[in-house]
Amino acid sequence: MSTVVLIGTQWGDEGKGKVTDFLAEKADVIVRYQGGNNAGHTVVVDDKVYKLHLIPSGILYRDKTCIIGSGVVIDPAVLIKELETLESNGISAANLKISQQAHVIFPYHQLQDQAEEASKGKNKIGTTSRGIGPAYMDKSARIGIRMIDLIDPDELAVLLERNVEIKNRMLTRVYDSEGVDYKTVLETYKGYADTLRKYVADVPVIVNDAIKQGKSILFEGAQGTLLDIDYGTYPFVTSSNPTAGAACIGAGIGPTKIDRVLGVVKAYTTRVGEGPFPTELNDEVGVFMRDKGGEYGTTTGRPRRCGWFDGVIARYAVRINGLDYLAITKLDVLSGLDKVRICTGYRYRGDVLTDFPASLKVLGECVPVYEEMPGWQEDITTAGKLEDLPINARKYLERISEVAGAPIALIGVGSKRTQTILTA
Ligand code: 2SA
Ligand code: GDP
Ligand code: MG
Repeated sequence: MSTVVLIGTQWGDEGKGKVTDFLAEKADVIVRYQGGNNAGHTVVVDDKVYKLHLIPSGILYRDKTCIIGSGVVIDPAVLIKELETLESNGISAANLKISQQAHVIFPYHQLQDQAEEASKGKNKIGTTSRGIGPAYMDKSARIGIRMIDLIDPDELAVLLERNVEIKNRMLTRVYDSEGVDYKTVLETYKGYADTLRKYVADVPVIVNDAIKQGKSILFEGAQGTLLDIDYGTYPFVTSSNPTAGAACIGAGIGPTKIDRVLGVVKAYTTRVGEGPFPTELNDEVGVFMRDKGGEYGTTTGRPRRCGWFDGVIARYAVRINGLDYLAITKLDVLSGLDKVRICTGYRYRGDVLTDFPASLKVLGECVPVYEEMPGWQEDITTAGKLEDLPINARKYLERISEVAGAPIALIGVGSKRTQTILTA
């Protein structure tokens, strides 16, 4: 491994945390490059479950440099709590680095997120209410406050005063919501700055130097391709680019520095939040997947919508991210089904579409075209190599790889680090 970007190919929660943790053993540096604490990445080591929101999933190993890049939006309160939780479990974050250019989430962002969702009524996005969208809005509007500003008390005071004035006007007049108290927020955030100052660093220097020294670097995407602000099911998306290209911007490196891109694919499909989902199952198979797969939001606890594997989406993700390999996760969850289905195209007004449509109107009319395959009954959670898997499970994997158009490098058969089969 040299420089590998790992991304989610579906609507997030594919098991990126687990796969990152697994691959991080051989990496020197692990970088989160976009999203914020909307993300929930679960890592299970022995019987201990860690839910990470901002800190890269490589943190559980000693001596790895873990980096939060400029593309991430940071809620300092959440980050500090995450650091404390890790510390109370004996895990050191001494090697954590946070980009000077990463933007900071303030309480007015969360209020704005909630107010905007409420105002949308039945057209709401189903956000995580963490203030992610409004923080990225401020970044684009050029009124955001960055980590480098946070740790400079004078700069923070000036920028925050301006922003609180703008935001309180909007919150109270447009949304009939409460505003925030400037002095309280300032004092609280000065305290956060004192805790986080030692981690703030020039990330592009660190990452590019590591590349020059031939170190192995893993870039950990959050959310998934269909939640991408450009290529997802817009407007039912997040406000960042979870796709592979964003690793360059979010870490401060050039595209020439990326060696491989790995797409994490759940063996079925899930989505949390609103928006179209062609292969969604509102029946007992969907319930089976949710119960057996523990499909509840890692950050919010919301039940995830579940459905069959969608090959149109997988193919789309291979194209948008330039995937070299797939990492298939949660294959074990499908054990016990008589039949399994793979969506290979969408029927739309007499045609069969094999490319993912940009129009939500078109997508709303699409009916999945399925291939049905025999399932398998065996418990596969102790399988250590491909040959240990039942023949029907192997055929299912082969077909997924064919339909997606990329080879499989890794298979997850359980949530633990050890429940992983390497195939390439
Ligand atoms: P936001 O909060 O503005 O990013 O929400 C916009 C959409 O993005 C979706 N989104 C997610 N989808 C899957 N997993 C995410 N992380 C958590 C998890 C979610 C949770 O790991 O389970 O706990 O609910 C995540 N983060 C954002 C979101 O549902 C909206 O559709
Ligand atoms: P992420 O956001 O992509 O990191 O995924 P989440 O952590 O939000 O959700 C994935 C869930 O599936 C977590 O509870 C993981 O512990 C679990 N998981 C990951 N890989 C596997 C697997 O191969 N099998 C099973 N059964 N669970 C898995
Ligand atoms: Mg998640």
